Amino acid sequence: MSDLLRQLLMLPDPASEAAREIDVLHFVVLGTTLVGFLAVACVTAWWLWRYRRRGDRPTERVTGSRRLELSIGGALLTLFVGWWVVGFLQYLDLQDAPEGAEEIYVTGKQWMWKFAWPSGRAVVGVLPVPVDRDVRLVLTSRDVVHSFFVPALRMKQDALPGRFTRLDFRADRLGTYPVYCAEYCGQSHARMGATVVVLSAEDYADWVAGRTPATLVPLLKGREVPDVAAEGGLAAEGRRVMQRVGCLACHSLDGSPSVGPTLLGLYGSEVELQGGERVVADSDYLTRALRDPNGQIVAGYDPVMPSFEEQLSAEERVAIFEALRALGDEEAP
Ligand code: HEC
Ligand SMILES: [Cu+2]
Repeated sequence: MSDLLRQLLMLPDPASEAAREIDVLHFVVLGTTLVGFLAVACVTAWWLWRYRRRGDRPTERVTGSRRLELSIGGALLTLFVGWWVVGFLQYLDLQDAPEGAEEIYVTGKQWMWKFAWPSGRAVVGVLPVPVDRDVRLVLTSRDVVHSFFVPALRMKQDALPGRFTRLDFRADRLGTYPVYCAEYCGQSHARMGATVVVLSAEDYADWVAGRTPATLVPLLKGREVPDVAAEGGLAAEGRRVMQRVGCLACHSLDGSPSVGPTLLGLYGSEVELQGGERVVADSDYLTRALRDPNGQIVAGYDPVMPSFEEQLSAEERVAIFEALRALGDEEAP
């Protein structure tokens, strides 16, 4: 039944349980509104016939019923609010991976999608993910707004310059699924695609560790797969970036005092700001700290940190972010 409907609506086969649930809601909404539409059309036709003009006989007088109107209105409202609640819960589901989910960084740029793993693997245009495991994509953009759209997983999320957004899913079918950019982003927007490859647990472990499983070979042909895993992964790359751009002149990574607060244990901890406000150092906080360092000043420090907005590429930002995460001791929200 669902398969027939999918064919009729030209929907690709879903590759996750969440996608199947989204389809069910989709079918229920379409089916119910179709039935409603037919009912209204039939009643209209019947009334046209029943109250047609017959010679000079006056039409019978019609009186409305408030009770009937209120109950029809109430029933419809309940139905729509019910759908909204179900839809909203499904939406939240796409942002709700449990702790320990596999994290992958996604960077959009004109006109390609780039994927990076904390282990240091990185590739353009191909996104290997493990089957039956929770995955969290952390998305950002290097230039303009893009939107990461995977029809088979029924999910879509904007990738914004200077900010991190996320997308959580759990694919349960091996295979390859196309990715599109769903936000007009310039000349080659239509060709800004990629492929999600759902791999078995063993193949995926191979990929992360720096080997290339056979399934990926044809897809990776002609693509550059720089492997920084040998040099300690993305977090180590982040430390090198921090060293290079001069963060370490003011921040220590080992807890010792300096011009600025130490970055050890910062991620996920509670920070006291000037004025007494307390905030949790999550990914949003760190992004703001880099973009507009003097927007929120840490209590007890001078506002001397320069902005690195222009100097850092999205990749460098991702690497710094990963390094800060590795230095933190807790999982931040
Ligand atoms: C000129 C010195 C200086 C440089 C260079 C500098 N910072 Fe800072 N940074 C500070 C000071 C001082 C603060 C605390 C005051 C504030 O919040 O602005 C701070 C705050 C921060 C915070 C918030 C810390 C907290 O405890 O909440 C982060 C994160 C941070 N810096 C990261 C960086 C990174 C990453 C770089 C390099 C790209 C960098 N800083 C470069 C001086 C500096
Ligand atoms: Cu785009």
